[in-house]
Amino acid sequence: MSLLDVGIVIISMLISFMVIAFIILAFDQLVTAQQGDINDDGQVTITDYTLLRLDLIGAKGLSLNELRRADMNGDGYIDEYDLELIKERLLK
Ligand SMILES: [Ca+2]
Ligand SMILES: [Ca+2]
Repeated sequence: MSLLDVGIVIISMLISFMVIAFIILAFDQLVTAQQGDINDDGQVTITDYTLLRLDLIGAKGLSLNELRRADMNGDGYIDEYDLELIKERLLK
């Protein structure tokens, strides 16, 4: 392998890493943008607040994906604090 080949390999690897990093960042932003939108209709509304409230009082459980979107502060727990954060979002 010549020095030029090695250079080309290194540059292609760097470009691949940059593309992967960009995809991860874009995906992360997409996921973050969904936080609070429990029913996944594109916006955070009183319906999302009600869904979380019903789950917290044990009236109607949320699915795993809904729970992921309900975790407003991303601490892995769904609690009153997340409900409060959705309320703050609604009042903004
Ligand atoms: Ca929603
Ligand atoms: Ca939480």
